[in-house]
Amino acid sequence: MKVLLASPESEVWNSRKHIHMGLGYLAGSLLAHGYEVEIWDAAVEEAIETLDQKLSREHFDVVGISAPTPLITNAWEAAKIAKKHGAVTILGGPHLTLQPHESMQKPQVDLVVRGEAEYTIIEILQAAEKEQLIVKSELSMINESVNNSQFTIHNSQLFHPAAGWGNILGLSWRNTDGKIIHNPDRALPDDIDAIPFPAHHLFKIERYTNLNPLTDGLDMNARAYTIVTSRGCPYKCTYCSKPITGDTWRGRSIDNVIAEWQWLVKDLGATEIGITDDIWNLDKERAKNLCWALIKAKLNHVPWVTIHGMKVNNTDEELFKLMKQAGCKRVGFGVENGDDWMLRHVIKKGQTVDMVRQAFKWAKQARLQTMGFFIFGMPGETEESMEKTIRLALEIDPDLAHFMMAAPFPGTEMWETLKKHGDVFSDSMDWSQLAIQDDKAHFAFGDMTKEMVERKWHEAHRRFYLRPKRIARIAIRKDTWQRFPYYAKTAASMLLGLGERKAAAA
Ligand code: B12
Ligand code: SF4
Repeated sequence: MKVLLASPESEVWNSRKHIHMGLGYLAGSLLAHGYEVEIWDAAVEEAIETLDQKLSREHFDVVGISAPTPLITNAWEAAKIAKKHGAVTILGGPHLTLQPHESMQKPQVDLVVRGEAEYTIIEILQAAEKEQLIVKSELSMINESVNNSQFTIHNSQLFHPAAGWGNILGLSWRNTDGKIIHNPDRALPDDIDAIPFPAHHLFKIERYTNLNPLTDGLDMNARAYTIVTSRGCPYKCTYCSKPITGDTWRGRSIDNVIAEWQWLVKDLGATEIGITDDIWNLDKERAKNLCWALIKAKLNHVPWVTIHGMKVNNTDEELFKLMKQAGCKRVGFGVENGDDWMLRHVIKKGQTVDMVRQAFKWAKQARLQTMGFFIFGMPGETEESMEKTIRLALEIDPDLAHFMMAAPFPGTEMWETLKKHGDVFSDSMDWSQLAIQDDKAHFAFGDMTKEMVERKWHEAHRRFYLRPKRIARIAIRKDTWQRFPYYAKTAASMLLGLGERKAAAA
């Protein structure tokens, strides 16, 4: 049975092109079970061959499509295309874990998978194979002339109860009467070491970048692989989609991580690696041990970055020094806000402004580049709290500051708060509008107006990036001049609010 795993076209502003680890992991499991699998990621393939073109050229029995919330409409479109080409369609990923019923109501969607799916996908294919046998034998009893060799899954009658669809945990499906059934959830796997490595080799790696090469100044031509060393996070930040990431942190063993890292560096030629865990350093000792292991295995010549997963607490001076020795080039931290009251009572981040200051100080002392993520316009923000955020950004002065606008995703505490206190949402909202890297505020709250949030957001960019030392730093970079038209448009949009950011990214 031949499977295509797809990530749909995205209009969400995002010029980072990480490999899709979710699809990589699913492909790894499928390969380990002997299935034929390919990955089609619109982020890097659309311009070369569309999904429609690919499916016209080559038949796939099953097309699995992944979607975070802002991409769900694109995923439905992709499912229509796959259906047109006779494939069984499966949707999975963050949005499906939160809102499975909505997608099951679409006729072009056959199955929806909730949660982590390395085991679920295998059980689905096994059920599909069983279904083929059942339907074939039923048909041959009716008509002995059925030509077995011409039989493919798409002309079988999904979903025969005897194939065991009802037993697959985490699956939503339609029975033969067309009734939508949501099987019980699947528990998150505890033992991540037992999951096969992601099929890194299936990605067209030369088309990917870990960070945004245009603004982040990393090597634009790097073979940039991504690695997940742990899953889940016990914190409860109110803007974070907790039902997706899970409350329990599950770390891989150091040996298992090093084995994958070796594969990336020695066999696949990685020249840059991005750690994309939710929280890479929850267990500080394990983080240090991983650094020691990288040094010992002589893997520290390949630069790596913590893309999201570094929290300012759970750090100390020694950790940053070790990271530097282990090859780390840049650390990213969620700073979010410069106001302790906001951090504690609204964002519930489990960190203080002083912890932020301390972590940046240690990281810089260790000569690591730093990156800070800041959110504007959380419910309860005031002009003063946003001003504190800008001042903190100027004070800690990371190499890169990413200023984002709060976006309320379903399944977050923020979403519930806004539903209770505001009238800006409905469950049938236009999901494609939910993007944190847009230049429009998503909601007003009490005295906080959208205009105020957008004004402070633009101000943050101007005050941070239009300082003489910043301009000088950007001007001496070669890639600035190589991509000057892009820079000019992005700068006009971010700094001055001139033109859509989406248009700038085009
Ligand atoms: C790395 C990352 C990114 C990277 C790469 C995204 C990518 N394509 O993988 C970048 C920086 C590009 C990114 C961008 C965005 N991200 Co992001 N990202 C993450 C992060 C930190 C890790 C993802 C990961 O690698 N997980 C590990 C793998 C193993 O898990 P997985 O991808 O979820 O896949 C598993 C299951 O979901 C399922 N599955 C996934 N796809 C499919 C498909 C099928 C057919 C099946 C059966 C199952 C299935 O099986 C997989 C294996 O178990 C997550 C947080 C998290 N822990 O998930 C946020 C997260 C996914 N991102 C989020 C958001 C909001 C975004 C943006 C929308 C932000 C924005 N710009 O506004 C954009 C979307 C852009 C886009 N085109 O996708 C939210 C999603 C919320 C939501 N409701 O959708 C998350 C959950 C963060 C959070 N905690 O809130 N992101
Ligand atoms: S620390 Fe990160 S992953 Fe954990 S709850 Fe907060 S935002 Fe989500």
